[in-house]
Amino acid sequence: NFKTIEYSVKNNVAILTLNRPDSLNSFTSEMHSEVKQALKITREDSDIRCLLLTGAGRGFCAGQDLNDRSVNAGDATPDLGESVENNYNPLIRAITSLEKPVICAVNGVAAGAGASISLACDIVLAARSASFIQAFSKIGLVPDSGGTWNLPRALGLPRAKALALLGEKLSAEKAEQWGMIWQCIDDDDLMPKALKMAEHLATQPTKGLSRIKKLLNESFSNPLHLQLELEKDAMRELGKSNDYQEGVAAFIAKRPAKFQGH
Ligand code: T3D
Repeated sequence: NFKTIEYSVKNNVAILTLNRPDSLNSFTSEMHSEVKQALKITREDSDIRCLLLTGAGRGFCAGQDLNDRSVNAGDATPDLGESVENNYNPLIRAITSLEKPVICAVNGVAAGAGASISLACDIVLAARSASFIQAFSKIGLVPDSGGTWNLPRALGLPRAKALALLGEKLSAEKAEQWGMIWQCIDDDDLMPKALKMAEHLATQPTKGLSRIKKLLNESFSNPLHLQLELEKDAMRELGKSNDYQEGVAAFIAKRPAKFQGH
């Protein structure tokens, strides 16, 4: 009974579809609230072992709904800091701290916070016709939702700066060539391939995957000596997990492993 998103769970995969196609799935406060609820379910339901995020219609997400920011919407000087603090930052934290892999299937244009949200996901697939636009500079803002953190890490400073300052469209193909996303896929194949990947990940050792995600996310801020310690701690923890025992037993018995996710 969501109004601005679709949310379903099948084969241990939660599919969250941003669903305001007439405005390219841009974010209203209602959509923020519904996405928050869906992410809470995804976090708390241990049967869900992968999240797939996508958009309905011809766009993935055009960031903030600017109609809500127009002077005609009432508040001539909205506090964007408050909006970022209450909505966009918690959303990025929810995605990055989710102890399950998050795949983003970018079905069309990803602009403003829409681009940043996609880059905060763990694996980004994009339709060949999709594109990424750092639209913020064109309305006097900065890339938010982790954009200034993820962009230079994915692309290096020269490309990140030019994209953010110029606000030019980056095609999905170039995004793949530049290493900003994992894969660019023919439009019709995007969802079947994304779903197949999500269903595969949902059969894998979820706890182990979550620790890989965490270690890699943290690695940019940590010195090597600390990262080595964190790897050791993760190995110690995972060495006691059922999935590790199952992985080794299956390898030795030359049979497929059946992971439970813990
Ligand atoms: O405010 C805060 O809370 C702070 C946080 C801010 C985070 C941000 O995301 S700031 C950046 C906001 N986003 C943008 O600046 C992008 C605005 N959109 C565009 O530049 C273009 O729409 C696109 C480049 C994304 C796509 O262009 P195009 O030509 O393919 O489509 P279009 O015709 O511009 O858009 C189609 C419809 O979607 C259109 O409505 P209409 O004319 O058919 O009734 C358009 O107005 C609507 N739409 C697109 N983006 C937004 C939007 N409506 C509201 N807000 C949008 N962001």
